[in-house]
Amino acid sequence: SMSDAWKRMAAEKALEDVRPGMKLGIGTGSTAEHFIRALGARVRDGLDVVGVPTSERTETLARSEGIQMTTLDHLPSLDLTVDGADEIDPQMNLIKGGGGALLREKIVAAASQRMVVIADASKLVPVLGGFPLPIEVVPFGLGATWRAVEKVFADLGLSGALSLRGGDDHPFVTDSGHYILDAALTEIRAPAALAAALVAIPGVAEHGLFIGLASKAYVAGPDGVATVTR
Ligand code: DER
Repeated sequence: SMSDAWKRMAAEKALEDVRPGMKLGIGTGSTAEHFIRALGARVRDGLDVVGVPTSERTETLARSEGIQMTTLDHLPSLDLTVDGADEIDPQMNLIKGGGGALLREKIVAAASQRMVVIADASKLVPVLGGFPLPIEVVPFGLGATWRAVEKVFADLGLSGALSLRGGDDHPFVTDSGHYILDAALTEIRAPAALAAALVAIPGVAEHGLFIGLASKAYVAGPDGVATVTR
């Protein structure tokens, strides 16, 4: 599909930011997987880099591509994270988590000097929220956490349906053993306030608002690859 061609174009553009010897955070999702395959080809041609994965799936693919992988325990500070996004606003705030990897993605991005986002043009939005906001929650006390999240929405004048990803019978379980609630908020005009309120809830492990983490995005569409900066 055209969108897949655009994801691949954006991913290949991000290779320009990769230097020999770099310690890389490797993202999760279909766009990130184009980056992993393109990076793998360069590694097989002799590029010397080491990667830290943002999900088990990414680690498996990266290793199969011949990319040397390690952990944040061994490399607590990275040079560059390349990752996808579900939405990108004009301030370079993101919604991530469509692939369920947001907790490790945010930890890895925060441990990096820079985060570059790769995406197809459909991800650019004037205001975040059209994509349901993923909220990663600890299974223990889910009912109480659910109500606390709804109260945060009410306090902030937000409204929108919360749903347990995967459904009650077989909830999606993240690499870290948590569930994900998706919040269809439609518009999030004060993402920083929402982010702060959500992390204050004891049962919330993380959420998909990435604020002040990404400094640049390569966005591909009908006119080629655009570089968007904060
Ligand atoms: O889960 C994530 O945060 C992914 O980066 C993501 O949502 C983007 O996925 P895509 O590249 O498959 O659109």
